[in-house]
Amino acid sequence: MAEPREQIDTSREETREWLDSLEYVLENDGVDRANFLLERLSARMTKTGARLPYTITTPYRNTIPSSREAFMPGDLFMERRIRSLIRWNALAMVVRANNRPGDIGGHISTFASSATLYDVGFNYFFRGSDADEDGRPTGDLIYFQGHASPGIYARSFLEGRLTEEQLDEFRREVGGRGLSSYPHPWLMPDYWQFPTVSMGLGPLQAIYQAHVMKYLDSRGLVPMGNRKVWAFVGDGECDEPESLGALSLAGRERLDNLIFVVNCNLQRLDGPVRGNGKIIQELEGYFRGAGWNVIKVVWGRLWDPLFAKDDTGLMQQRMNETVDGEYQNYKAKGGAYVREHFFGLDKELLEMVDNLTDDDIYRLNRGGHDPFKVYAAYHSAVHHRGEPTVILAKTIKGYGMGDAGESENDTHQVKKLDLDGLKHFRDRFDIPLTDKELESIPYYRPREDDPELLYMSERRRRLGGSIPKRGESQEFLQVPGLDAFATQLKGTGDRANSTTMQFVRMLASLVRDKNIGNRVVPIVPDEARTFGMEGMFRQLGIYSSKGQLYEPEDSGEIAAYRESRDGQVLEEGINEAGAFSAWLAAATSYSTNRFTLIPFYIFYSMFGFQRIGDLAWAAGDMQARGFLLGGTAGRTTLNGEGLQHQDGHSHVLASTVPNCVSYDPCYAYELAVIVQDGMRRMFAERERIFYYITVMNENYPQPPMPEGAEEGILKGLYRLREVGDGKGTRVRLLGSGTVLREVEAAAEMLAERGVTAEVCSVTSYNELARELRDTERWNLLHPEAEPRTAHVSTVLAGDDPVVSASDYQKSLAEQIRGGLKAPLTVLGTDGFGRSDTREQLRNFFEVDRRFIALAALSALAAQQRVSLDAVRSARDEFGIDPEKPNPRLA
Ligand SMILES: Cc1ncc(C[n+]2csc(CCOP(=O)(O)OP(=O)(O)O)c2C)c(N)n1
Ligand SMILES: [Mg+2]
Repeated sequence: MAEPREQIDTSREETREWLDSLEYVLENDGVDRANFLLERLSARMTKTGARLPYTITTPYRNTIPSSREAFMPGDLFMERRIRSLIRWNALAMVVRANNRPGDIGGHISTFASSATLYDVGFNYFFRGSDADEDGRPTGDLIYFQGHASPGIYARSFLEGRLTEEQLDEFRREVGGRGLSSYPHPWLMPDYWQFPTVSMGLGPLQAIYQAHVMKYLDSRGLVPMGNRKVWAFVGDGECDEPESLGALSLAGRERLDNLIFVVNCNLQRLDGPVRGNGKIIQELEGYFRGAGWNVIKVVWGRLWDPLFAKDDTGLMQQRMNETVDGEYQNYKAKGGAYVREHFFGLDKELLEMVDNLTDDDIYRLNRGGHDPFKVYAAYHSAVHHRGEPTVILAKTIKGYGMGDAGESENDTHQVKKLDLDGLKHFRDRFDIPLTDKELESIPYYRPREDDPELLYMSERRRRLGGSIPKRGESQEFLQVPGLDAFATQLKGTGDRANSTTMQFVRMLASLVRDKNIGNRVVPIVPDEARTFGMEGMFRQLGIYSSKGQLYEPEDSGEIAAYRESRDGQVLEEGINEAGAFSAWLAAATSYSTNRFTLIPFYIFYSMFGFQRIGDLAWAAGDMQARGFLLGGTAGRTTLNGEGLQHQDGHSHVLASTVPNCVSYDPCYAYELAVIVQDGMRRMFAERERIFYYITVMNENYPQPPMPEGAEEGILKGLYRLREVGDGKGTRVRLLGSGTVLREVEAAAEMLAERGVTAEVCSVTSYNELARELRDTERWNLLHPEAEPRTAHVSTVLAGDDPVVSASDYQKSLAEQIRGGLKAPLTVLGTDGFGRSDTREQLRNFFEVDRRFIALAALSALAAQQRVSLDAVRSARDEFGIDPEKPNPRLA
């Protein structure tokens, strides 16, 4: 694509005429008419095939002209004093923590750059969590930038919510003593709501939070009122695909309950974000293109008189062409440098600042440090309708730190200040501490009846209380009993059916439940048809803020594509991270809305944990409650899709999230018992867990539930049946997922060879392993007591060999080895998947009935209970090629 031509004014006179005409229209007919004319002109231009580069970004200045700024009503000086105290305590907390042994880190410079952005919010805009008459919170939901946490704690300290002792335990979390390093609801469940420090997850989640807020409002479940979702984001953080990847949803859905504040301090950890460009301009283009209302807060009010003098637009032009690397320099190198390098390039510009000293020039402030400009931007944002708003605020990283790091490349890592640095900071912000006092870096909190504290608490009182604050719904849902799933418990007789289909039936019956039906939120990422859920489209409707503006192609059919404003299904498109974020918002609604939802998110299991693992980790931190369903699961059960589809490790990944409970059931009754118990644990007992369950697309007859199987199903292992005459040699065969059926077939093959096999269904290796480790740990710590026995050790006591086969990587089943006295052989699906028939795949991965039987005979041979010859002849009879390629590497 050709570069836009350099813009040279070939006829100043003509330019002036056009501009005069525009002025005339603006004065006489207003902005709307001027916009109309511009649009007509640009539409005409496009007919020539020309590119119109000027439509996407605006000049490098504030979006809101100073003449149209809403006026900040409070006491500026009082607020500055409060802000200075917050700045000081945040700094003191980090420096004190690092002056003690332990080298535990912390950040100063991030909050130093964003203090004003937060403060104006706290003083005027962020609504606290006061409840409405139904007990629902009406407050805003705020995603704080993770490493700005010291500033948030410092404010809470001044508000009297945190003590000096707590501040002194910043980052000393073990034993529940201190303040968590970053926002972690798991560690501070009454305080933080959203874990944001894995960068990119905050902005993404905020978008879906706002989306789900509208969904709940639209369905008449939780009125939205004026609630807002605020997300504070770093400019470097915007390089994360997660940060910007969902912008278009927010624009399309017109999420005017959403406000992003991007702290554009021009720096990230290593150096400039866009040294050779301008991050604010780049972001403006992105956000505008995605349908957002963009408010740039570039310059502070000290620049206003200069703008007033800039008749020729020369200063603006200089601003437009200066790159961020230079802007950073200006604040690192002082006023004289700015005079020379910014204004000095042009005589006319230099004259503009003739009457300013170097100090005056240095003090020319940036928008994000000017409370008036920030106020005007927030005011405009909260009143804007029909679009989400982003505020791009230009700030200085390490603001006020002087030589200790202000605007310097290494400022992100500064966690200590020497005495000179502390003095500079004290003087810069007028902290009432003597040189002597500074040596111990004391916290500073005025007396309780001091005007600053009174002002501060009065502001928060008027806005509905302190923030951040996390609460929980006190409701215990009445979840259905197992009888709700009688169909699944009784089985399908001879009719073959998959666990996926059975799950869809269960879901369909849950949405009809009179107690909890409307709490159920089915979520799909453009995969409903894959799972046979399209019937729900018509029955429940797909949520769309616009309703349905067209006649669907399949309108006459039972499973017609029905979009509606009160649709219950969240269909998030091909967007696993977004759909998961929607699930997260629903799964934490018991906290954010004090209204418990029961979300079921069903997805291709391969595109689950592997794709969105970090969000799943955040789900654990946030104490999300809900179900994740990995569909078409199992490396050899999903036939025909190939290497990037066939999942043989999602359970291994699920096991890494400490409060994720995972199951790999084979039969519908197992699934029913698991889902029912999951609902009981999460929504009736309110345990801090969430569920991952795999369901498969292989059809087979679903048997009825054996008597008394529930307990074992939930613990992860139960005896299914015994095959053989019960005399002579015995083995135990473990199967999970659909591979359990191969195990059952292997038992028949062994019976023919005189070996009796006890067949066990393993519904969860992960749960078995967790209980085993917990038991081992308890025994380690209690040598004086009678040792406890883990469930797996009880069920599999004795010496008879154990063979396990699953559709997952061997490491999954390996987890139980320590609980067994008997030898264990593990068969699993290590290696890249590939497309073929199930039969071929199970041969390839060595998990079919023949391999299971062979492994059992081989284990018996090792105990000299059958001969090696019997093993060899079985191998040959089974047609197993001993030289077949190793699937792990093939
Ligand atoms: C996903 C992720 N990658 C890396 C980090 C480590 N990290 C923490 S802060 C930071 C720099 C942040 O820069 P920016 O977003 O511009 O925020 P600022 O501190 O400048 O406000 C980095 C790389 C992280 N927390 N999360
Ligand atoms: Mg930054």
